Amino acid sequence: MRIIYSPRHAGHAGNVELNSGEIVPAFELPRRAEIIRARVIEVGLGPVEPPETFDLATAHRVHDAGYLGFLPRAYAMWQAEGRSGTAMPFVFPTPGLRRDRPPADIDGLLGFYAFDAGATFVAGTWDAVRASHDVALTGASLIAGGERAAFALCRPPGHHAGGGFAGGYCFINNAAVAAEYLRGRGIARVSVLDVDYHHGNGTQEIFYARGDVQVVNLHADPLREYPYFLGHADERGAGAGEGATLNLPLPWGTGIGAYRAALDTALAAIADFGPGALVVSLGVDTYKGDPISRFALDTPDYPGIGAAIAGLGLPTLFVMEGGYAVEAIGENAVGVLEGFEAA
Ligand code: OKP
Ligand code: ZN
Repeated sequence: MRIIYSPRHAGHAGNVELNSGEIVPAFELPRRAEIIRARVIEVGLGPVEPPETFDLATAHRVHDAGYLGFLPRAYAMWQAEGRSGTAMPFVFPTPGLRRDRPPADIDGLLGFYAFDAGATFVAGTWDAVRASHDVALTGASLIAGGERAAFALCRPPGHHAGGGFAGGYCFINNAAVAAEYLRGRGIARVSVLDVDYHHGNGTQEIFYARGDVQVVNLHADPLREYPYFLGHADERGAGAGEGATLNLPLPWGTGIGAYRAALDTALAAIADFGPGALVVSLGVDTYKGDPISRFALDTPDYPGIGAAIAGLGLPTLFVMEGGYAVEAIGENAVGVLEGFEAA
């Protein structure tokens, strides 16, 4: 399959994050994408191509204008205060506080456009986010043009970013932009299958009231896991989207047996929906060695996941999301793609 990659991800580097009460180097780091790219080449998965440049018209259909206007300006506003290092929010307009008055300074705006402290900015962040968006759209355009499958090697990831907020290492929701693009290219129904360990709250929120884009998530139960405040089984969609959201939360310690049973349920729901294309939010933080996650999948399990997805017989765009066991991320992520190709 064709692989889309941009070296511009590498400018989003050196960030820190809050973890268990300490400031530590961010788990989401440039080496992740480089190791996946190296593995793609090592196994000969297919040609690695640069993205085309897309305007933000499709992104504007899934994100608010105020939010998209803020992202490119955030780090310059931070620097204008005489600061360097990592720009990180610390105060958020939770229910009970006002959302109708966007703040005028950087600390207020960072929180106004975020749901956690986990999507942080450095000097190269916007350029990396913009390139990641182009990578996803280039992959989507290949699918719309008739390719059976493509791999958008996106970094930073996107599935926690909602219509008006960043969070969880995510800024532009690459999978949502890709799904919306496929709709715009005349594919009447599109499904998003999110196999990242964490619930894709942003993707779910963006499409929750829509009947044309189905969103199916397999993830750690939000009762015990980030992002905590979305991803329960009773979320089924609203209005025209009633029934087009499916959540399959799984307990800590889930291994391939229970995982495959849930995946089969997810795939059956997608087949029922009858989409013309599939976008897979591909996270491999389900791996037993992941430093921030608690599932128990092993490296030999990943090709079977790809093969099962291939069984749908749909034009499929894989969009890279999470996975933080850096030494294993290449084998695990590319393992899914090899399994897909071999099926
Ligand atoms: C992004 B993706 C560790 C606590 C969890 C947020 C995790 C975001 C995961 N500091 N931080 O879904 O892989
Ligand atoms: Zn994740």
